[in-house]
Formats: sequence, structure tokens, C-alpha cells
Amino acid sequence: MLATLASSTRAAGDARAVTPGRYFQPEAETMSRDEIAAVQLAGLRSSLRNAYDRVPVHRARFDAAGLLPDDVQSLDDLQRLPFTVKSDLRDHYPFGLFARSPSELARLHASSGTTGKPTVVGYTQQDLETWSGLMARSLHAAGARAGDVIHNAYGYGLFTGGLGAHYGAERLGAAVVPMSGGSTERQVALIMDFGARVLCATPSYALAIAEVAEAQGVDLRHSGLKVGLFGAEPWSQAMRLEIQERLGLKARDIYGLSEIMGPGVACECECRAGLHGWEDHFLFEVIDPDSGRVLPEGEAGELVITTLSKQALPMVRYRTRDITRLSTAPCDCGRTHVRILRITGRNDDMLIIRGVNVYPSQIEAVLLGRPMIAPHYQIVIERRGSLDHVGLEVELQPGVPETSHGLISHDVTHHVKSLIGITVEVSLKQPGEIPRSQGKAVRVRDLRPKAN
Ligand code: DLL
Repeated sequence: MLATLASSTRAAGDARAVTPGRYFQPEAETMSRDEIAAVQLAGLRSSLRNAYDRVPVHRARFDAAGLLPDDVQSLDDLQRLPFTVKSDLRDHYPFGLFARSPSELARLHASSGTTGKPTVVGYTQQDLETWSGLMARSLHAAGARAGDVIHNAYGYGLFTGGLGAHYGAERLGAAVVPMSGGSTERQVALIMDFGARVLCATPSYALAIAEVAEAQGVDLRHSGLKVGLFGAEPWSQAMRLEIQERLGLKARDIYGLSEIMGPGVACECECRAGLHGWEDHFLFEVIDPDSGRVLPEGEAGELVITTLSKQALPMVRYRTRDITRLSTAPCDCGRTHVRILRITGRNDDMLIIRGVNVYPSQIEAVLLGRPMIAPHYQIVIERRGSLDHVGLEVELQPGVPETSHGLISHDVTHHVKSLIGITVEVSLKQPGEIPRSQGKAVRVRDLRPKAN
């Protein structure tokens, strides 16, 4: 099957010769399941050793579980260790889970934590090498090639999307256009002018680009775009079809999270039958989120990931909160790495708004403590056109004069934008207007179409 991989990547009408890039790595990507297990066991033992020797939090947990890294004889032994959760990163902010000192790091990234403190992740130079390699492998699996122009509209900065895709594209041997998000009209012009063959963006931003192009009278279906790598937020099959139709490319799903690495933990291949999770660097489990029990292959549950090669931030059984299923059935592309089926949602209250991770508690933290605002609010998220729109309904304290309304709205909008990074439309409500709940307050009304 692999022999046909190169020829099958030649999209109809795309006459360019397909160069088997350096980042199709058959020796790694098509190992037998037994070979994968052997690589994983070796990686697990050394990663647990790294965590045990250098991270007091992990050492205490391993000791409490009565399992030393050298005791690990099989992959199943991992189940004897407890999970790591997002709040562990917050509780040991900023560097408490790091296995390297800041002087040994090459980069730091951060994403939203559940409250004011961000989740901080760090990389050694070798971690960055691994990440670039896996991102290059992902790009290649999705259909990008050395020599392509890759238009990268993932946000650059603390978010891992921009730089993660950037270094992977360079490693692949492509020319990257480091566009980041925003300036959508300019994005359209540069996609056309530079002849980009590959687009990297969140799926909702890809649609926004299509919309702006259409409004400008530009038909991106006639551009050079052939492949899109879309991720960082859940998206549906319907959205895939719409993106493909409007941009004239093959839309592929890419998954990742900062705590584990960033984009490129898993990616769809040409077959688009699930995302290959790169098992030579990560170990994937799916658990019942309530009992924590590991579920048999094929059952839906929460994805848990253990890193096998990370130096700076080894993660042991990290609960991603993402809901999915796994399959080790052979894929038509010939790759043997497990497939993570489309992420259908999360089992915590984290929202992903225009690709930005947001917890309702962060918005609450902005509202509470503002004297004219009562502790009752609702976040209403809709899809307007292709983009998320966030309404923030906020209840006033009794007796607030109407003359202050403009100032209050502006103050809330400004602080939400500067502290959390999203734009909200504030509507002020009179005392008692926000519905009170009998039980758990309904803080979020998410009216966007669901992923399926
Ligand atoms: O979103 C990394 C990334 C960048 C992935 C670009 C793909 C492309 P975080 O900001 O840490 O990292 O957010 C991670 O985003 O736990 C999922 O809930 C969600 N997510 C990421 N990719 C997908 C996807 C980046 N393909 C969180 N489908 C994860 C559904 C996704 N959800």
C-alpha cells in the first residue's frame, strides 16, 4: 500500500511531481504493532525515570503508588500510576512540573488556565526538534510536500499553533508564510499572490477567509490551495464539506494540545479515517471519565496521553478532557499508528472560541469585584457567518444609573479582551433579569453547531 502512497497524493488536476519528502518516515510510521509496543515500553521507562528523578510532584506520586520507573515491565503497568490533570500545572505554576531548569529551556508557551494563571509549558532544544519533526510528519501525512508554499494562519505567540506549524513546515522543506491570524483581506491576497498550496488555520478561520474572499470577488477554488490542516477546535463533517467546497482543497484534521506538545500530536492522512496518533512519542489511553477505568479499544471516552520522549515537561497520564475513540485497525495508507477518531467535544467546561481556550471562570473573575455588577451572568456563544460570536449578558446591581451603562460595558469588554483575549458583546440586564437556576447555574449557552 505504501508504494501507492506517493501516487495517491497526486490530487486530480495537480500536476506537480510528488517528492517523497524526508518526512515520510516509513521506518517509524509503519512499524508493526509489536515494534510500536517495544518502542513505547523503552520510551515509557526512560520518560518515567526523567519524571521521577527530576520532578518532586511525580516522584511523590510514584512512591505513593509503589511503582518505581524500573519496575515497569509492560505498558499495562502504567495503569498503576495516577493521572495528571490541568490543575496540577496551575497548582505548581509556573515551572513546578518541569524536569529541566529554566536555563536549560529553549522556549516557553502558555495557554489559558481555568482562572487567572495560564498553563505554562516548556521545551528544551531537543523537544523543539522532536516537535518540528512530528509536525513535519503530520504535514506530510496530510498531503503537504517539500517545495510547497504553506500559508500559516494559526496565531503566532504564546499559542502553540503558529510556531508549531511554522517550524514543522520549515522542517518539511516548505516555504512558510508566517501570516498569523487577522488581516483577512490581506490573507486572501497573499494566498493568491504567493501561490500557497497548503493552508494551516482553525477551521472556523478557514471559513472566514473563504467568506472574505467571496466578498472581494476572489474565487479561492481557483487558487493554488490543495490541502488544509485544520484543528485547535472541534469541527464537524458538515464543516469539512463546506470548507472543501468553498476553498477547493482537501481539508484534514490535526490535533494537539500544549500540555503534551502543541499541534502535531495526531493528524489525518490522505485516507481521512481518523487521526494517526504518533505512538513512537506518545502513549494513548481512553478512559471512562467517571471511574478512570481504561476502556477497551473502540469505546468512546476521555483521551489520556503519556509523553515518551519529552525532556522539559514529561507528562504522565495527562487527562486531556477530549472525548474520542481509538482504533488500531490497519489504515489504507499503510501507517500503523493508532487512529484517534474525530474529537467530538470535551468533558469539562472549557470553551474554544475562535481557537482561544476560555473557561467561564475566567470571565467570572473579570466580572466579580466590579462594584456595579451583580454576580449573575450568562455567556451566549453563536456562530455568525463562519465565526464565533460571544454575547456576555451581565446583570447590574440595583440603582445603577443609565448614564453609567456605556462606561460599564466598555470596561467589561476591555478587560475581557486584554485578560482573556476574546471580544465579547456586553449587554447589561436589570436586577433579576438573568434567569436563576434551581441547581447549578447555567453560565453558558453554546448555540454553535456541534461536532459529529
Ligand atoms: O490547540 C494546539 C493546536 C494548534 C492543535 C493548531 C491543532 C492545530 P491548546 O491551545 O492547548 O493547543 O488547545 C488544546 O484544543 O485539548 C482540544 O480540546 C482542542 N483541539 C485541538 N485540536 C483539535 C481538533 C492547540 N483537531 C485543545 N479537534 C485540545 C477538536 C481540538 N479539538
